[in-house]
Amino acid sequence: MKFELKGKDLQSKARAGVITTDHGVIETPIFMPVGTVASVKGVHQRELKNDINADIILGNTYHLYLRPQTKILEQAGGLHKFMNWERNILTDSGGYQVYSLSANRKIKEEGVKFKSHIDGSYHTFTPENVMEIQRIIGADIIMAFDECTPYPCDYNYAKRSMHMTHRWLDRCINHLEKLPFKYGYEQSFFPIVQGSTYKDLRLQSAEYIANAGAVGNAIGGLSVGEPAAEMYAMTEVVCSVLPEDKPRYLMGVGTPINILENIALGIDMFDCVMPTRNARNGMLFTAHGTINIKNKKWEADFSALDDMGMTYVDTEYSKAYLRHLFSVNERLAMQIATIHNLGFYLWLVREARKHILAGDFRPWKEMMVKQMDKRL
Ligand code: PRF
Repeated sequence: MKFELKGKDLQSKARAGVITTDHGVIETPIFMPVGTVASVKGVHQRELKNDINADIILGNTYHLYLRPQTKILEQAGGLHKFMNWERNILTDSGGYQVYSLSANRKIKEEGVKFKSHIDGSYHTFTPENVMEIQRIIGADIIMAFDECTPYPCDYNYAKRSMHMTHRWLDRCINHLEKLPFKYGYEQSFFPIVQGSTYKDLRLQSAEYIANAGAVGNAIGGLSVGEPAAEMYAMTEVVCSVLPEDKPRYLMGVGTPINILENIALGIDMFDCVMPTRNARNGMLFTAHGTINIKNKKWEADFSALDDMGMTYVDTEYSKAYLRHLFSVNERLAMQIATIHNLGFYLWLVREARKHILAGDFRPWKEMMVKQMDKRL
């Protein structure tokens, strides 16, 4: 993997770059649509490519390991072939899903024993087997196995957990060295900074992670319920330590406003279920604010879904029509809303990139944050 910086904003820490992998080019800042179980819910791969123009999507080790299961992905020749997606994929390690989804998890030094949220069966994830599973899934970017602490988190717990995440990182790296690439293309490994909302722990963790010398670095443990100001404060201290010449990925973030604020602090990559999940509940993100399309006020509003929108659904369908689809529970409602929201998120990061390169990112961001804060 190669990362080139193409420009830096002078009034903030925002950067514009290009990541090149064996599956193509990713212009940063980038948003990665979440495709948990080998599908971005409600969207065809063709739409993802041609209409939304996603350069990279995210898959989850936890879900793919449980279904369709690793052996099926191995027989398919990896996730790219299985789902017929020839662009980039990143897989999360399960270090978050185990905590947020499974029941009865037991965290020990060796790893995490958990109960499947699907059939109640027991499984164990260790840094070693998670690296093996991610080799088989075959994503272009694979993540370290970590523990994501909850919010709020007691200082001593956060500290012990952070040190365990660091020891797990060493085990991931040692084990990966023994595991060759399976499918003839490269996989890049990203370690993850933890440390909850404690500045000293975040600094310590960022130093440990930076020392691993990986091609890219991630920040975990944020956007777990803490106030936005705390999230930004942690991003800021971590970015002051992580190397400038490597991409920085903020995991599981966030709202359009969170994304712009974190770009301003030096983040290059984002993923979040928000545009897809909220779309399925009728919430649309636009440059002028958020819309609850189920609201009666749209019943007879025949104006375009989003007259500034970037995907075909925005001008092809009216607000009244989409509201109707939601009120009669048509699955097309979710499809249209999802395409709109993902199109909007990708438009937003591309626009951010343009403004970074043009040198007016800061005033543009301030204006957008004000606009997007509205409820229409
Ligand atoms: N760790 C991992 N994945 C994640 C997170 C984390 O801390 C988060 C936190 N927002 C989202 N996804 N492995």
